[in-house]
Amino acid sequence: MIKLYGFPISNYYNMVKMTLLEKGMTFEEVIVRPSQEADYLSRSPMGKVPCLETEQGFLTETGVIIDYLHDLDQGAAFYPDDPFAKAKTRELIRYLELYIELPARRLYGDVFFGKPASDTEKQSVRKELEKGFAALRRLGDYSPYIAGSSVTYADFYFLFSVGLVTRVTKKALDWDVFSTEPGVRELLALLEQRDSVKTIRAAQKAAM
Ligand SMILES: N[C@@H](CCC(=O)N[C@@H](CS)C(=O)NCC(=O)O)C(=O)O
Repeated sequence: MIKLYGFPISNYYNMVKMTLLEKGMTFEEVIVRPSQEADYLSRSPMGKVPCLETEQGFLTETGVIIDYLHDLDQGAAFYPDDPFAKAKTRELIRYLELYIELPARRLYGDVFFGKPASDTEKQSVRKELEKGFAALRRLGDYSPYIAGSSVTYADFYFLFSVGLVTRVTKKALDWDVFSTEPGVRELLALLEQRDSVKTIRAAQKAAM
């Protein structure tokens, strides 16, 4: 059986967990923290979570894991069949990761772990995020989902990246993304209604 390594507070872990739940696949959760211990590095070479154990070996990197689960062809599929539409969905995922989640991550220490960031660092992140959100405005569809009328893996990414980033911008940058980025609040609220997300939120609450 597939095993998912990670912990319920990790946003990347929850993107993969949502994929497994939405597909109705059977899996086991192995609760681990990121680690540089040799044993964990043999599974996840950067020591990060999530990590997926399959019958053939271990896989890391959220986007790679989601694509693998998609290719298994079990349960519902959350990429369009058309190659161009599929590539556009993956483009959105890449933008969410590179230009929104990763810059904001530089302030997670400040916001969540009491490690204050300098004003220079905050301004640098703000600049990158402004570009990232401007790009998302050009690329995102929001009708009602980020890539169009059907829910896709890009929405799973959106929920667990943008959802967290809105909290970071508010606290560290005094920037209310909901008031500057049309459609973000509505899409997050829509995704929160899914059973898979309710299950994930319950696990998060229990872990806190
Ligand atoms: N690029 C990785 C990022 C995963 C990631 O950054 N996970 C965090 C937890 S949310 C982690 O393991 N951090 C520990 C570290 O960076 O060493 C992916 O797509 O899976």
